Amino acid sequence: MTYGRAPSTRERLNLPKPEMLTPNTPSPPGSSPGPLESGVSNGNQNDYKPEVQSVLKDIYNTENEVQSPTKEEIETNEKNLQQSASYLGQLVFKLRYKHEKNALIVSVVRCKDLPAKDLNLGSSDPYVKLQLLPDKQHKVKTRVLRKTRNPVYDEDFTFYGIGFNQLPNITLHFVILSFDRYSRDDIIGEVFCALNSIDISQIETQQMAICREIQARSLKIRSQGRGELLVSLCWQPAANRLTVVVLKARNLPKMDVTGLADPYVKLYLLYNGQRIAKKKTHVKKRTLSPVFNESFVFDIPQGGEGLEAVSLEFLLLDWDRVTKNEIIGRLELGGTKTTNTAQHHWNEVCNSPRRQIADWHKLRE
Ligand SMILES: [Ca+2]
Repeated sequence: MTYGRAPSTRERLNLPKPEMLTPNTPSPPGSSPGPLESGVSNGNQNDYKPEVQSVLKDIYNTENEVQSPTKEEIETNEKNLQQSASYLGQLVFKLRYKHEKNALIVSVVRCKDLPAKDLNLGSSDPYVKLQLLPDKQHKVKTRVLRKTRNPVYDEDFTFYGIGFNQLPNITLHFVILSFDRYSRDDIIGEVFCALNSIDISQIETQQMAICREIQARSLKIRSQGRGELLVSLCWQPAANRLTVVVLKARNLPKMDVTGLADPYVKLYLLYNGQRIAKKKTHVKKRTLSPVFNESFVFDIPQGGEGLEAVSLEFLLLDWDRVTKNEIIGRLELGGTKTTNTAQHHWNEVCNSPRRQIADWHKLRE
């Protein structure tokens, strides 16, 4: 955990600031000094009369005694908060196989303890989408249940034409979403259940209930890294144009159950920090090392000092048939938010007009 998070957690818990709790220990890096340690910097502490000092000390000692178990509590609370931030609830479903119908029956029973996607109401409007992988031919979804974090669906979905010997090759992919009237539905999380991980002989004779914790969709990106992107830029001052070639990417995270991804790149031209033009590459299906080789020309607004007010933003996304396309990583060139390598590349482009200059960049969050 970084220190930057600690104070904000304390603020959220509405607890006293750290320097109030432990006035005699050094402040954490980056925080302002506590009242009793600031003597050297503001010179006031040495002026305290001894009795005042001892009274102060007593106050703080008493406070320390009262607060000392709280310190452990803070840590526990922080841990719980972190855990609860990643805890997305559970999905309960049932499986049954019927030989006489060649059918797999999946019952979406309920979800428990879903997070609130509508923060105003403190609840969600959840529904569950289900598809059978790898073929993605069978796709179904439950009805939306309003204003609940513990929806009970009890909906049965029957998938016909599935031989019993095919079951071990099938993975159930559930996506839990919250309906949003005004924009794209929010993804709460997902559950994968490979049927070769359960005892399928049991579902021949009876219904089997399974409860799984819902996983964050972005978890797989965080654990694998975001990969790198190769782009080439050419600045043509006479025409007031910037040519951008999106060449390729590598080491992308495995976004899909197939162990692959369907990457594409969105590019934005920013002028004074505002997005003023947008382009995108084609989707490269089922690859972790896509070759795009696509060239884009941006007209730079007149009146600026060359590329001074201009920057570029690249978003690498994974296309998905079922759910919202997910951002794998981003890159900024020019502007204030660039990293060292990006800054270096951008300066070279600005200082060497009419030359195509290519460089690899690590994608960031
Ligand atoms: Ca995909």
